[in-house]
Amino acid sequence: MPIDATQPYDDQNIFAKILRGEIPSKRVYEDQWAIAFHDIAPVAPIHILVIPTGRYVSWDDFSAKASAEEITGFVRAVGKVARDLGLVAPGYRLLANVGQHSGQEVPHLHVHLFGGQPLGPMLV
Ligand code: DGP
Repeated sequence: MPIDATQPYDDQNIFAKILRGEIPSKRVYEDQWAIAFHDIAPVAPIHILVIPTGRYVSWDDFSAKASAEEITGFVRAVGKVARDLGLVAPGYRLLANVGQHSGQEVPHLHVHLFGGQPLGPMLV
């Protein structure tokens, strides 16, 4: 069931638990602003999720409420993950689902990072 992007933040959501280390994930990056880990159901040879360390349901409240420092830190982390994975030369795709029509399932902002092969017109 897609989430309602206007809902309050739920500290028990699965990515909050991953962030706190309460459930395992295959982490590829972490800093003060973001962590990145492999998607459990990859749809491309490289399919990473990058999430902010702050409590944001979606891109909507992140873009509206996060501080300039948080936004800068998160955006830089997404770029660094892609660079560290060697994806800049071959290219990659970023995607963030927001709410019902997008099919967003997890109520903690996540940016999908896809790469590793030529990507079709749409993924996820
Ligand atoms: P979205 O539809 O944009 O909300 O994407 C949610 C993604 O999260 C989906 O591609 C599958 C992934 N996912 C869901 N649960 C887990 C989990 O427990 N661990 C990991 N690594 N990924 C998960």
